Amino acid sequence: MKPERFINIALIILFLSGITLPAMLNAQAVPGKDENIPFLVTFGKEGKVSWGDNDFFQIFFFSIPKDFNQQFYIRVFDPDCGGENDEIQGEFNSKTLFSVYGGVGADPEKHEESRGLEKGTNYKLGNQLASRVFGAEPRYDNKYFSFGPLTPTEGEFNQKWNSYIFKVVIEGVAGDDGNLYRFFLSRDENNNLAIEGANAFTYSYTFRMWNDFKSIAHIYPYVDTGIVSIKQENFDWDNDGKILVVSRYKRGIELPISNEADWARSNIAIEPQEINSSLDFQFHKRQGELVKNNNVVVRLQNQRGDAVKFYSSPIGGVPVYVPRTSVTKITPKK
Ligand SMILES: [Ca+2]
Ligand SMILES: [Ca+2]
Ligand SMILES: [Ca+2]
Ligand SMILES: [Ca+2]
Repeated sequence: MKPERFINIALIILFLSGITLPAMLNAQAVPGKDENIPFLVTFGKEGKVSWGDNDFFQIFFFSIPKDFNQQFYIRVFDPDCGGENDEIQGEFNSKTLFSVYGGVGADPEKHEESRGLEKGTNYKLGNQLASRVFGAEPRYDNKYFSFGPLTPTEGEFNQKWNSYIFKVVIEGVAGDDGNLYRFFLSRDENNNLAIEGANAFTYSYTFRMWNDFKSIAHIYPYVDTGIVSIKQENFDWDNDGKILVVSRYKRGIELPISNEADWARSNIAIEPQEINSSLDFQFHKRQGELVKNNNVVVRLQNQRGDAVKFYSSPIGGVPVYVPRTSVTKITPKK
């Protein structure tokens, strides 16, 4: 059998047996497949930070590999704030502005303001390619809206990742309800068709936990060259169980946790073995009385104060702890 034919048959067998390929095939859902996070969340600016969103906006970046030369779409699931999925306060009156940026200014590695971490900085740097405000709209309730078509070269090119970078800013411009939504980066306007090698990332992750004791959420920061320690901050975790850090070197370090509208901070030492891999931040819910509708924010900085990114599809894959076998030297007795 020719090798190509063998590979094709192997792929078909994998597909039929339901085994998912670890590659980039599922890299396009945001939150990602491995994260086990139901929704991102952004409250209207008249909301209370004690509901779990510290700043009433969120920014996600999408990277499109240079060799992908077709048009694509950024699809938003449940962009409206009303009906299904969303968090009502009184009655639904929130308006959420979604805007897509490309061009010079969009890449947060080159333009720090674009990360949206400092108050008063211009996180809307770049060319606005599309935007739309959503209120309570049955037409887009529990359904997708697609931004696009977008052309890869409309993004800002990043040499290091050999990709074009796009930015999506989500702002709660009015009201006090929480808009829950998620993304899919797609080749098609009406279906979720992945773009191989694409990814998404953020610097300040505001998300919703499942209302399920057994469910563990994960987010995956990438440890780049030169990092020796990371300062973590988590906000409004509502004392909901444990937050653990697992990596190929760490079996599970427990972090200090926030409670109501406060930040918990700590430093995490990074080992040389963890460079160029992802960490697995695990969010384990408290057992007993269910903490419902828990929204939480997580941010990281390295030892130089630079923000660390979370990738929807962990770079290098989900890290697996490798136990170190203690090598005991046995001196043979004479
Ligand atoms: Ca309301
Ligand atoms: Ca909805
Ligand atoms: Ca929504
Ligand atoms: Ca919360």
